Amino acid sequence: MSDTLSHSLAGRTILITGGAGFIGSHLASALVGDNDVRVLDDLSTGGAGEIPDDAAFIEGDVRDRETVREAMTGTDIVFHEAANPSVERSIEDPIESNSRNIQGTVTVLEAAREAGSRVVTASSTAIYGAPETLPVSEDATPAPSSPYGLEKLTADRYTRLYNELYDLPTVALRYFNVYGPGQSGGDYSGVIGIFLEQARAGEPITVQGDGQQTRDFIHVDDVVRANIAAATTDAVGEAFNVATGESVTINELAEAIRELTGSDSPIEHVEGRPGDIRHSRADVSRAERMLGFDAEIDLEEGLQTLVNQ
Ligand code: UD2
Repeated sequence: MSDTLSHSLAGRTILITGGAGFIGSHLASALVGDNDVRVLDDLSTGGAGEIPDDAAFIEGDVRDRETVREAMTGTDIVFHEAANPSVERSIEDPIESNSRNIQGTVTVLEAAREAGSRVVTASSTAIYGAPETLPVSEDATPAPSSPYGLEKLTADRYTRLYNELYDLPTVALRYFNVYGPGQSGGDYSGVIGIFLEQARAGEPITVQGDGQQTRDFIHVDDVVRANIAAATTDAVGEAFNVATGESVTINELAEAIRELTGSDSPIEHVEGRPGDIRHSRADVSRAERMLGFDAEIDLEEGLQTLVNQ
């Protein structure tokens, strides 16, 4: 992680909800050196071991008003990463997912309103569903195809509403497919973590369907940078795609991981995932123009550093 990351935000009191999770813990590590960082997490998907030593850890539920209120006291910024992150789980248990992702977000926004704290909310490409045109811009008509997507759309809109209604500085970041160290291991892992584990173990790399589906993968260090930009931007009340603007097919990804790891794992086509989005690629021009954010790590470099670890 580059030094410039932690230097652009200093001397602030920061709350990271979901700070034990994949993205939240990277954010906490980047900020802890120069800021007073608190992590609120119920450890439902994250692990306490991921939280940097210098961050204060509050174990609690993001839907609990008193807990969130207390955690928010005296903060300048809250990065709201706590969520049920799994599309599949949202389909299995929509009520629980709805409560975590919507009730949790409103609870955070409301506490931030009381504390006068800026909010940067983790939104998602899932709000677009299967986009009609590519690259997909922030102005595309949302068409979520899962409870998760609908919940993130609601969280994204609530975030903007708090700016419009209460003049709270808020930004929603629509993450595309995020990858990086620390993603694999849990019961929820993106395709890159899965393929890497399979390649290293010499097991078949399982491409679902014909593998011609595409994704816009963004490295977690770039996601951290986007969050830091959102924490200081004047462009509040906005939502931004956080992506590279480039996409690859899952077949190309499988091949690249096989080569980079020097693995002789066969690539095996298994049954496609029902409801899988066919193509995804972001229009990143608004984030470049208004947020001053441009992804710095291309997929080849990102995969290379992951493999070298
Ligand atoms: C991503 C997000 C999800 C949500 C969704 C919205 C991740 C990890 N998940 O889901 O939170 O925002 O986008 O559309 O970023 N695949 C294989 N083999 C495997 C596993 C996956 O071929 O063993 C394929 C899968 O069928 C899909 C692609 O890889 O076409 C990406 O899968 P994923 O689970 O990493 O992410 P995605 O895009 O379903």
